[in-house]
Amino acid sequence: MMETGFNIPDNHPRAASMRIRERLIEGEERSVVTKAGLFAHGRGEAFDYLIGEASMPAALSAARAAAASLLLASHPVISVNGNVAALVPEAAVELSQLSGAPLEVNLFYRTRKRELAVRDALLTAGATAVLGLGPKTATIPELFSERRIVDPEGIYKADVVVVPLEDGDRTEALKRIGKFVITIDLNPLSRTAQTADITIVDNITRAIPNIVGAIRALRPCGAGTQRSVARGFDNRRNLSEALIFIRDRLTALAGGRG
Ligand code: PTJ
Repeated sequence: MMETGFNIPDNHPRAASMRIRERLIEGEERSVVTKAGLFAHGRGEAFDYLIGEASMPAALSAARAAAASLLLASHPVISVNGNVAALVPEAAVELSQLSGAPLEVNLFYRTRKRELAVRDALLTAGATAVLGLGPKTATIPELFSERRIVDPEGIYKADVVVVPLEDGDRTEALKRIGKFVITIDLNPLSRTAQTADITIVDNITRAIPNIVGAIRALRPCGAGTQRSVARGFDNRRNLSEALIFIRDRLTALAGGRG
């Protein structure tokens, strides 16, 4: 884990969560994370509390389906924003290397300084190539945020795109141009969560290692098994399972008075 300036006592009951916050604060100071990314994290934390800060069974099934889809893809790509680069740079690089999906920097609050800071975070974590910064760009039609600018060798020609912590407009635009979208979002009700083909309702700090583990387990099984895992996945049903899990957990915490 990245060192931060603030000393968090190991025995603090919220030490792990505080360390993650420090990573984002430190990322904001390096221009990797945008200020809005700190708010986005707060929203995510609130949902993580409801989930119990552990991967739900629904999140594990979604991670397995994501692994199968990545293994079956012809041209998968992983989109990286500031929060992803600050929270899980090493895990993102590992997923990229294992799945053969290149990493592409794609920012909502796009500045040259931030593009380079995110690229550098990935290079420091071991990436050998990062897309999305070249002079050649392509555009996703009907999308008006800076996220419309994509790499012609990356998201533009991808069949499967991993877009963690995404905004709803872009997910919808990617779907409209025929991409298969995998997202990671702690909020099962967000537009992105509702629109994607596979939504992993989990913290990215757990979800990416879960996908990595599932790729390792599924790769030796071959394309037949991978296809049946991918085809057997239903995002609507999985989102329902996630909401029911949260409901039941809250009912239990409320002493069974549901
Ligand atoms: O780096 P940039 O410029 O591309 O900007 C990145 C942010 C995250 C600021 C931008 O994409 C944004 O504004 O996103 P939203 O619309 O706030 O959506 C972020 C979603 O991610 C929300 O639904 C959060 O609940 C969720 N989220 C936040 N932290 C995590 C998370 N999901 C999984 N793991 C997290 N750690």
